[in-house]
Amino acid sequence: MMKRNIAVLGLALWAAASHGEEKSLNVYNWSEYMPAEVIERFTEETGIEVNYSTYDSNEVMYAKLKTLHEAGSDAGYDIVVPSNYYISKMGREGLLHKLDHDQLSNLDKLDPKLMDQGFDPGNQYSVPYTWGTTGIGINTELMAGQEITSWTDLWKPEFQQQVLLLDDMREVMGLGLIATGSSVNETDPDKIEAAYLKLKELMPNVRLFDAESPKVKLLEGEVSLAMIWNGEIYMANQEEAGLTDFIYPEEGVMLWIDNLAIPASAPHVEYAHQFIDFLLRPEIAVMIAEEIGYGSPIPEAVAALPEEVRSNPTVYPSDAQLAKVHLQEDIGEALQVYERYWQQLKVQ
Ligand code: SPD
Repeated sequence: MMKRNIAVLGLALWAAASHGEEKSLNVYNWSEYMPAEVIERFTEETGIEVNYSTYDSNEVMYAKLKTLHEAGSDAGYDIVVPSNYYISKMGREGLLHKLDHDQLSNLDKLDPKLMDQGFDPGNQYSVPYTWGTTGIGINTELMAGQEITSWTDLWKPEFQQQVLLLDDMREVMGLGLIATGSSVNETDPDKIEAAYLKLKELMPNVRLFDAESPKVKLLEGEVSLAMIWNGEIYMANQEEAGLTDFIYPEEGVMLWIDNLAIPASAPHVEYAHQFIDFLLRPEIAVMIAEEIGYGSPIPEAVAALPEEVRSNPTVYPSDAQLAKVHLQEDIGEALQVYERYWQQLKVQ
């Protein structure tokens, strides 16, 4: 009897596989941005296998997606997580699939303050996944007795070969723009050039560029200071409490929102909606926020976080700090000007 059942099951599996019915989902996300348990739990509940891969900049993700799209490939990604300023660009260029809100039962869990933003009116293409800031990280032992209050401190001659910069064009160009008194969304070529020239002066202090896991270099003491995402310092403190700290420079931190979206060429659109809806569940959002240390867009999840996370100033800035942020936005054609200077800077 048992043997017969196994044979029947084998036949059923073979039939499912030969009809292309195996359930899978291709997720392409930032590195260090989703706990493995979240993916395991999704697979347990739905039977959908997740093929998970990572990137460390919007530019890398965009280039890959664009190539797949232009090749007419349907073997690509089902979920990507672009920052706000890339959602508008990718939506405009036809690279994103319109979300079916009827398949997202947890949409109302999201903070209305983060919805219906200028970069995606009506949340046609995306819903927020996390939000965060870019400030200065320090190794507290190496920096003992030093006071860091401003982005321009990174230029101090005593920090030769001691600084890490994010391997992220908009972040680094934004740093140059802030240091020269311009907007992080500047489109005037002269002002962008001035930012580049200022960044060139910083290069003797720059030991390396890294956006995959910049906290490691701070924890290991390879650098004393870093331009860094707040979640990296949160995670560094989970690894070794007190060895690193996050500083809000007086000019203000940069602010961004990363969003869940479905590429236009996604092969598994229904599963992608299922996955997004799963991530919007408050209990899942708590698991994410507690591990990666970025702001959750789900108020119920924030309220359920342990007090030490909810009131951690690295993750959740004060109102005064939030009043002074630089929100990165879509800069349209000026992106090419940024790219030219970014390439020049990286070959210094
Ligand atoms: N390791 C995850 C980092 C996420 C950073 N995303 C936002 C970048 C905005 N330039």
